[in-house]
Amino acid sequence: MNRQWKRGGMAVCLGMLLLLLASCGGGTSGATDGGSGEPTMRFIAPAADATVQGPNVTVELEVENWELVDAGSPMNDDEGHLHLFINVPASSIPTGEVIPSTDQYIHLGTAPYTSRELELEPGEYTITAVMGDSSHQALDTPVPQSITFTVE
Ligand SMILES: [Cu+2]
Repeated sequence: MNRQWKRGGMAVCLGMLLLLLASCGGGTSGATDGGSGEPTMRFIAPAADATVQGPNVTVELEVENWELVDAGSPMNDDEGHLHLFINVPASSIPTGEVIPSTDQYIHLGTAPYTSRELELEPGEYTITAVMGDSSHQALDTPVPQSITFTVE
């Protein structure tokens, strides 16, 4: 009787686990309303590991659950502008430090907030997107994202 009972109990537990997982998944998949959910960003172009024609390369991102505003705007939570780190890692600027404005640190502090045409020499590039607040201090939310591609 023991073996029989255990099997039944196991099935019930598995069933409950599946229900739990299903309900969790349902909660996060509806994050298209823009208001709730974790802030995220991702590269749309170029495609990861793509080879693109230079020198003019358009980099495009998508940001969700985050307000993109002009640099210098009043400071608000969950607002800011993107930065493109060219061949330097996100860790080169600690969270909270001001991101400099150089050839390697591009500020998307004016519209369009999610795309830029860059002039890139032939070679391999890793570009990392880092969010910053209105005074250019690096944030760790949304989590920085990187993309690697080749310019020919
Ligand atoms: Cu900035």
